[in-house]
Amino acid sequence: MKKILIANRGEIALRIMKTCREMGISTVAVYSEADRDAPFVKYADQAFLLGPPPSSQSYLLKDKIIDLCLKHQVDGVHPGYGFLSENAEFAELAEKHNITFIGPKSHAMNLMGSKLAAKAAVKKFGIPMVPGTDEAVEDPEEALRIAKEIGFPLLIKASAGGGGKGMRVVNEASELKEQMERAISEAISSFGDGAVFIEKYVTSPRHIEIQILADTHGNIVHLFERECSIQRRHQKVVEEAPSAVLTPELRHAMGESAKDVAKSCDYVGAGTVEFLLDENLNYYFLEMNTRLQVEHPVTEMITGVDLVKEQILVARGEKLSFTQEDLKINGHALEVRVYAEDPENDFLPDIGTLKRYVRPQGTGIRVDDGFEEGMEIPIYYDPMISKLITHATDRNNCISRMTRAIDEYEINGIKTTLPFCRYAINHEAFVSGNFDTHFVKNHFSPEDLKPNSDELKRKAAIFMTYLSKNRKAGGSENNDSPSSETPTSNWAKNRKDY
Ligand code: MV4
Repeated sequence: MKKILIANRGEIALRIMKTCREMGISTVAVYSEADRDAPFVKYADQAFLLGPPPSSQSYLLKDKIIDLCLKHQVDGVHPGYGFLSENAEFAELAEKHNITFIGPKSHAMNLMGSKLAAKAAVKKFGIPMVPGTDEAVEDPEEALRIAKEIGFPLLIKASAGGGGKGMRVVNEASELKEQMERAISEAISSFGDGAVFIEKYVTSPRHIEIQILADTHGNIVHLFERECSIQRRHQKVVEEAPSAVLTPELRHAMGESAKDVAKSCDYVGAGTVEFLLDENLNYYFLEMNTRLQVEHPVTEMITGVDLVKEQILVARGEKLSFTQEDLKINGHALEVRVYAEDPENDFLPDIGTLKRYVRPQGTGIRVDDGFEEGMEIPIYYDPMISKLITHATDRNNCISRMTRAIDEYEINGIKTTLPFCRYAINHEAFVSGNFDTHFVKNHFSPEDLKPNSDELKRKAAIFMTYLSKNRKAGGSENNDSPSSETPTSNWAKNRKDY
C-alpha cells in the first residue's frame, strides 16, 4: 500500500494521515466546501473537493470517492469513524475495484450491523448475554409470554439500531403492547427494518468495551478494556483505560469473550466489542463496532500500540507482530471529548469562531484535534472540537494531569464542554470509581458549574492572599509568587472558564 485515501474529515482524518506519513504512505484527502481550510486538507499530499457541506453531498458519496481512488492510483481507503465506516456496500465497492478497504470484510459488517444476527452468531460461542430473545418479536401476545418469563423492567431494541437508537424501556405489562407497536413503527421509519427484540433491562450498568485486533492469518488479540460509562444521551463524554473496577480475572474473561465475538464473524482489523457490566460484575455482550472508535487513543496510551498502523498492516495481509502475552497495561489513560456545546444551557450546540485556541502541553498530554485558531466550527457535522487525552502512572495521577490540562486549555469564542469534563472527573463518584451509565443524570446539574461554587471561593481566597502578600512585599520582586500580574490574569481566566 503506497497511497491511502482518507474518506473522513477533522481530527480523525488528521490522526490517520500522521500514521500514514510515519509509514511512508502518501495521503489523499477528500473534503467538502465547509472544510476547504481545514488542517487535514493542508496536511494531505493531495486533496480533492467532494461537494457542498451536507455529508449526503460530500463525505457519503461512495461512487465519487471510488472514482477519485481510481483516477489517482489510490490502493487503500481508510473510512475513519462515522460516515462510510460501517457501510458494507462501500467496503464491497472498494474491493471490487481492487482498492483495499481498511476495515473488516462486508460479511462481518453486515452480521454485526444486525443486532439479532450478531446475537445468533455469538450464541454458539457461549458468550454471556442479557436474558431475552434472539429472534424478532412481532406478536404482542408472544411478547407478553416472554416478558413474564424474564420479568420487568425490560427493554425493546431495534435489530437495526445500536448505539442506543430505537430502545424503549417497559416497566410493566400494561405498557408492553403500546411500547412494542411504537418501537416497531419507529424502527421501520428510522432503519427501514421493523425487527425488534426483547431483553431484560439492566438498570444500573457500566459500559465496558474491549478493543480487539485480528489479522488475516487467524491471530486475534485483545488490547484490554475502555470504560465509557460517563455519557450523555448516548454521547460519550469521558473514557478511560483500564476500568477502575475490573479484576485481572474479569479482564481476562471479557477479553476472551471479545475474541470469540471476533471469531464468530471472521473479523479482520481493529474492532470493539461492547459489554454491559452489572452491580455484581456480571458482564453481557451488547454489540460489536466494526470500526476504529473515537476513544481509541486511551488504548494506545496504555498499550503503546498505534492502532491505525496495525489496521494498515493487517489490511496489507501482514501477521500481527505481537501476541497476547506481549501486551501489558502501562499506567492509566483518560480522554475527555471537547464539544462545542454549552453545559450550562442543556448542552445546546454553540457555533462561532475559535478566537483563541491554545492547547495544553507537557508530559503525558495528547490533543487530537482538527481545528486551528481563527477557524469557524462548521454546523454540518459532529460538534466535537477535539479530544484531550492524558496518560499517567495511575488513575489518581491521571485525573490530576487531566485537570491541569483542562485548566491550561484555552478555547475562546465558543462555549465548550471542558468545564463539565473538569467537574465530572473530579466528582467523588468518579474519583472513587463508583459510577454507572446514569452518572450525568444522577450527579450533574448546570448549577454545579456556576461561579458561586466552592472551587471559585477557594480561588478567590488564594487570590486575596497573593494580593496582600504582594502589597506587603512592595511589588513583584523578592516574593515567591512569579509576578504580581500572574494571579490577576489567572483569576480573570478562571472566572471566564467556570
Ligand atoms: C442495554 C441497557 C440495559 N439493559 N441493554 C445503549 C447503547 C446500546 N449499545 C445498548 N444500550 C443499552 N443496552 C439492556 N439489556 C442499557 C443500555 C444503555 C447504555 C449502554 C451503554 C452506555 C450507555 C447507555 C445509556 C443508556 C442505556
